[in-house]
Amino acid sequence: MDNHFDHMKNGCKLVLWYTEPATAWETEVLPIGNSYLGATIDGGMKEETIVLNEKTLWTGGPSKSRPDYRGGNRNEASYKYLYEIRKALSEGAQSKAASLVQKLTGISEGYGAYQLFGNLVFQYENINPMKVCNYRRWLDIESSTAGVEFICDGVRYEREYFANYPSNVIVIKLQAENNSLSFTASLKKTQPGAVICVSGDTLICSGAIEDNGLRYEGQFVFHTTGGKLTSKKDAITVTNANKVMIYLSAATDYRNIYPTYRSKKNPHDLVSAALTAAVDKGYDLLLSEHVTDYQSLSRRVDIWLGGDFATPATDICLSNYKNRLSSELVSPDDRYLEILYFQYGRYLLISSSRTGTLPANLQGVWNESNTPPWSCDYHINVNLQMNYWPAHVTNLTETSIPLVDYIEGLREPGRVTAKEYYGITSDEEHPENGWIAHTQSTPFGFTCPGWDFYWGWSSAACAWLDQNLWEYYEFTGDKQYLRNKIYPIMRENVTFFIQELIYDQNQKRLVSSPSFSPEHGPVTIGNTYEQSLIEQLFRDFITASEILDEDETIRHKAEVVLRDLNPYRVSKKTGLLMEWFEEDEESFDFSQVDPHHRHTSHLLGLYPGKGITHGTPELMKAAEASLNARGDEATGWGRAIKALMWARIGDGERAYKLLTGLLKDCTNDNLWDECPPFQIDGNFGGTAAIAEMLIQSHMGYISILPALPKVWSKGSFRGLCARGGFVVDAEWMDGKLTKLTLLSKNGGSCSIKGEKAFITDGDGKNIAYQTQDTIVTFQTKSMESYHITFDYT
Ligand code: FUC
Repeated sequence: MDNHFDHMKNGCKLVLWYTEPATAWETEVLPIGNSYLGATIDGGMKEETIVLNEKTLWTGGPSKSRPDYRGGNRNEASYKYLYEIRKALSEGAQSKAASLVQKLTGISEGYGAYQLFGNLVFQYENINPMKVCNYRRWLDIESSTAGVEFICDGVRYEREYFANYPSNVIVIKLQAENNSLSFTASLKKTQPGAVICVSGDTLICSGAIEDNGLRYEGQFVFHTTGGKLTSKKDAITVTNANKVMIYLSAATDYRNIYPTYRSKKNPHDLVSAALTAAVDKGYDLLLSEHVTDYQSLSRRVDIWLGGDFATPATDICLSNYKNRLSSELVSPDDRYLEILYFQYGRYLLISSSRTGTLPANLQGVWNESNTPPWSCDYHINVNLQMNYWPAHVTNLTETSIPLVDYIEGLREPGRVTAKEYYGITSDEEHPENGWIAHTQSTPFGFTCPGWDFYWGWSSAACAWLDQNLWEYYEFTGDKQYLRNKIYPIMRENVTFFIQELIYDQNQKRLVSSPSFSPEHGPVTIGNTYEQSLIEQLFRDFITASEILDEDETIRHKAEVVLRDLNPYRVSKKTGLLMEWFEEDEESFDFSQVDPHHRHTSHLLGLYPGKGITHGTPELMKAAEASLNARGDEATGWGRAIKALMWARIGDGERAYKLLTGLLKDCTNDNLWDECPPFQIDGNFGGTAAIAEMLIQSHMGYISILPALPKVWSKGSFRGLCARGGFVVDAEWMDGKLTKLTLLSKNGGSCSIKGEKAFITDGDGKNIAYQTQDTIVTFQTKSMESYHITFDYT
């Protein structure tokens, strides 16, 4: 196996590279980030723009100008409408229900949007683009460094960029031969009212956001070698240098603390302290600190999907891929692109989601506008969940901590929403009586339904988020983290749903009502989306409470509820898994149903849930038929989730078709996912899909190569993770596993799909196992490795 990866290391670097500067932000720039800060590089020859972001720079939320801000929640006991709607729905009075649903909406004022910090613009002297040759712009995702290099008039120019997480600084190094480096650096598109000044060698941009008073500051320290630095009022000019280092950092006084969402810290002090320490360390130390930190995460996983490949320029590689018919995707370059895309997803997650700040938003941390699509927010009817699907399986568990912290931050405002819209009140006696969030959320606790019911209502979105939390425990087995962080959040959601669910006499089951499948179809009772997510939450909660031996009373209540949820129904008319319980009834309103709708919300039991598996063959068959009926077209994230679902079905060819569709139709030259518009969830979903085709562990056992397409008939991976705390390395030839090594982090029993195995431990000792229903089970010791060979004869 080492040979494959040695090949990757020596002959083929994981690099995105181009022979021209970027001309469009969304499709061509290259991103770097340390989760707090993001920057994109266009590599302009004469004028270069670095788009800068600080992840907490948001408008909206509490503000002097909005004294009544309540996270979008109304204050008019809206639950009375909920009760009326429920009654109408249970009596079959659809139009009455429909006439009332807009009462179950939030207030858009104060929703806000993720902001651009500003553009750092370099105007270079001495460079004539007409005379430039040997141009190369690159992003090395093995070291997380970016660069630009070219020769102009015989002079070599080099620029390097990286975003260091431990020191919270972005560093830029500019070099030119013959002291030819002359430029003016200034800030453009800063926030309205920003004060820009220069103090010595430092450019400073500070202010408070007009909308909400959020304070911010960014500082840019310029160190030149040779040449001269001149400060202007709001710009820095460097002449005839051979090297310039720029250290930059930014911060705000945002803090995810309800209800003020402000820290007492002055951004000026934070940034000054970070930069003083960074400048002290200097470029080399910051670079090695950065690379060590980044690689401590990135290097945990390698994949190789066959082929000896060259490393063509990324845009060429992608356009060749796009132009080849699926059946011809056999060029080694295609394998390279798939590996690059997989690792790029991991790169983007490491660069946009580290402990200490907000999770990755709709664009990770990168944003060039003050009015980005969907506010560049935290959508929780698929997008935020998807951002974190690669986290555990691709060995990046730490990157999911910002998500856990963010969800925890939704609890307090989410209780206001529970009270206002559902009449479920937390008080002194029951302080954690239920929180809830809907389709979209912000760093300022926007948990209420959106301002239009028909996209804004999504009662079970928080139950869906709980699946991401539970995965953290499933993969790590970290009981302390479960007890202290994850479990209380899940328990409070369970407490909420125990009160929210009502018994419906017609459907003869407990239902969530009103229910609305994400952005699709009519308002109904107990649709599959809501029922299945609630079911999965209850199942996971019961397991968690047993593991922790806590809350027997709630667990028993949850068990009783679980018996009566019955989320899934197969249509007698079509054989499809129904999205709405009432679908087979004559009166069902199909006018709002789109058979090819991008959301596949009724199939979440297939992925990421566990309600539909090969252990439930009838449901599996119906789910497969439903996926077929939906077709293979979709937005970027829509294709990623379908690839994941086909992987769970075990259909490698179909999963691969969806994956290639994602790359062909929804991927920009910079490999960012194009929803459209640019939305990073598709990148993360695509990476998760590749992993899910190679390893699965949701059924209580590990399955290696569960959905392998023919084009990946030989390959290997190292470091992918399975539930139970296992880290797995595998090699295969002709689609058959040839080598399998498994590290057990926590000890305990390990089950793997297969039979006739030969298992040895690290010392080469034979390990006994049992086989049942083609599942091999053996006992492991903590931090011991095991080699497993299956006999296919
Ligand atoms: C969901 C999707 C949209 C878009 C938005 C950000 O609501 O339905 O397509 O991705 O999130």
